[in-house]
Amino acid sequence: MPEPTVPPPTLKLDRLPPVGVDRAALRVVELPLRSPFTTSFGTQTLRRALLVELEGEGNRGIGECAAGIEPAYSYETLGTALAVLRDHLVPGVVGRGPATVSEHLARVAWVRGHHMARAALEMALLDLAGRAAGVSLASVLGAAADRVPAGVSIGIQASLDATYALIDGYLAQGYRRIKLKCRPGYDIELARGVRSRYPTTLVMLDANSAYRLSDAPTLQALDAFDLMMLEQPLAHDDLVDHAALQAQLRTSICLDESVESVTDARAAIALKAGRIVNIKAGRVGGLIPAVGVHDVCRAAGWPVWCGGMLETGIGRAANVALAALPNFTLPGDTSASDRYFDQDILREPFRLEPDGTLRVPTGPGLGVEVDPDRLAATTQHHEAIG
Ligand code: NPQ
Ligand code: MG
Repeated sequence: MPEPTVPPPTLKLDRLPPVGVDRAALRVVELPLRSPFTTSFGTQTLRRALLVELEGEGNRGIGECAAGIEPAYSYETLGTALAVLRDHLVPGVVGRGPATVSEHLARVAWVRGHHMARAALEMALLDLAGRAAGVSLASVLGAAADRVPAGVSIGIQASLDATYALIDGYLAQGYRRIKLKCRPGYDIELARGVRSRYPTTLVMLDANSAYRLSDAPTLQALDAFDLMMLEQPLAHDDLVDHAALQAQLRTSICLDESVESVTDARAAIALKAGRIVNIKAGRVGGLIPAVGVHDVCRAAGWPVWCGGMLETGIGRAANVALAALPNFTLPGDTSASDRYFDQDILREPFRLEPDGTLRVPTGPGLGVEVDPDRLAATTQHHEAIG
């Protein structure tokens, strides 16, 4: 039998020239959420986001950190990321002479963990080098599409009727897939109700690690509702139990918190700990490792989709570029800016197209422009580094 053909890796970093980083700053912005967002680990009413700003050779680059205020989704927080970027990551690239993005990242490769902090610096470097070269991030990552189908993530609501009202609104806007946050006691009736009211809609649940393997009988009851997948039912570090659970479910498990690296993705595939991966660049340490996770999943026949961390338009631009890669075959949490914010910090927010897609930016680097007035109005903290 012929070997199955493994598609070539998509990353094209050689399109980016060496660039020096002359100056850097860290900024914290705060945006109110349009409505509270409740998951199995808590409720958010605002998004505070850490931004990395670089300047070099007359160009600027900006990156957004995925870390939240509290160490709930991840051990990282805005505070840990600020400290690691300020004390260890950013000083490793500022004033060190022209270098390719890979060479800059090699200078800080000794930093262990802190993936969201590292990913924010990587995003800023990719934006800076992309602008210097006049090439889009999407083309560097290996994008195969100019629009990406958009899904929406709906938090835990006070009633099923409130959930239905939100779903009605999002479907009317054109969203192509509905993700519902669940937790023990808010699961079976949710899935039953939504499935009977929306018989043909693509629906999935996300548990954010709220269950244990002993909950398998409850989770088996979800098999009746033709869900696209069940996201991260078990603990963030428990691939073995996810494999045991997947063996007892017809519904596909999608891993989110459990995959923090290409190594984790390979382990998940080897163990059959699920069938799908939600890729977030912040969680895996950057867009470059995210492409690596994409490539190993593609070779294994696992579809992937792009997750979301309530990003401002900056991080959203990076998500949309990543989601344009060929194995992102499922609609992601790549929603329009107005899913979360009345006003984004971009000159042009991300809008949902009538066909339920977002357009992939084509301009240099991230391909979006920050609105200076919005940036000033939302800034809580700003410090120069190096
Ligand atoms: C997920 N995101 O897929 C995450 C969870 C999440 C869109 O469902 C602050 C920062 C609050 C990051 C709440 C979505 C958050 C956050 C939830 C991430 O699991
Ligand atoms: Mg998730």
